[in-house]
Amino acid sequence: MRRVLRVLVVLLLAGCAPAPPGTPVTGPATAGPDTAPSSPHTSAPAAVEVHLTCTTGNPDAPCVFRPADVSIRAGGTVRWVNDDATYHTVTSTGSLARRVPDGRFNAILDTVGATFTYTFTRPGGYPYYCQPHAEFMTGTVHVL
Ligand SMILES: [Cu+2]
Repeated sequence: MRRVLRVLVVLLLAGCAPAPPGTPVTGPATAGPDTAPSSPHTSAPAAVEVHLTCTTGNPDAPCVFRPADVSIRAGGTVRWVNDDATYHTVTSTGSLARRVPDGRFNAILDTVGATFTYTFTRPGGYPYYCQPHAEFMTGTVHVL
């Protein structure tokens, strides 16, 4: 009940004034994976794809998440696709400075074409990394 009240207050306070581009907008806190994304405040996409690739040719960072930084709207999904047979993980963390799993998601993608999809319901920044390649393989999902 408290949460419902808080959401209502936030919605009332936020009104529907147009937000400047790039401004994070609070979406419904109770939106689930089955709820259609419904934020008229942002043009961020509802779904994006990130590729795990080891074709960079950069000896310091031979494998990367591409693109490493993506933005989606609240309720949107990110789909990670492994482009080769290298063993990777998509592991959420509270901080890219520490790179310790935080338990939100931790998927193994170890075959060509392997995928992992996650739905982000709450606005915020969600850093993640690949455990075998933690030194250089990191990314962040920005949920607007
Ligand atoms: Cu990796």
